[in-house]
Amino acid sequence: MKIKLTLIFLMSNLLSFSQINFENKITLIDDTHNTYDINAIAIADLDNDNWKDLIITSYDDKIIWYKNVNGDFRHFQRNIISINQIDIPKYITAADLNNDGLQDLIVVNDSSVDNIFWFQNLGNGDFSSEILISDSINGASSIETIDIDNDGDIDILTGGATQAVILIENNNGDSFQAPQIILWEFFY
Ligand SMILES: [Ca+2]
Ligand SMILES: [Ca+2]
Ligand SMILES: [Ca+2]
Ligand SMILES: [Ca+2]
Repeated sequence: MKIKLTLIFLMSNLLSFSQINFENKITLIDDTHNTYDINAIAIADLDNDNWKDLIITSYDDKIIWYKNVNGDFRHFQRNIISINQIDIPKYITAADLNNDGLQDLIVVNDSSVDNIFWFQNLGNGDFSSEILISDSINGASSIETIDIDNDGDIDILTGGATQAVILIENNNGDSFQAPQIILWEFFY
């Protein structure tokens, strides 16, 4: 599914005004970075400087993050996490999956059976190659992360094509358990 998202900065002047003005907009990322549309965005502090950074995925199979410098994402060139490794990354979110204090990234791609991957944050703005979490969920959609069993690691919830809610339990980032359906549509 091709969703067009235009990234715009909705504050008139972040450094000068505390009140948000939604009338003006500034393009944060121009089309020289992405020849196709942006699929999804996420916000997380990837380099632990207390400024939340911007992560985007694009229809031409890129995952890129932009450092937030004093409220502005335009100071630095893009930081490439992945190009052409994930076929149509359609959803992305951040969570610290291996409990090392660095926000990792979880990506769902758009294929006949959707795959879920994570990229380990290695520090200094670098990320690992993609690591497969699941290739067996048909219709995986958005992701939510929560330590659902309260064992200290962040687990993954997603939706499936059979109107089910699916849990993937985390073994502290070392591995992930097979997806389990925790809610069917007929339970309501
Ligand atoms: Ca940051
Ligand atoms: Ca981590
Ligand atoms: Ca857990
Ligand atoms: Ca666990």
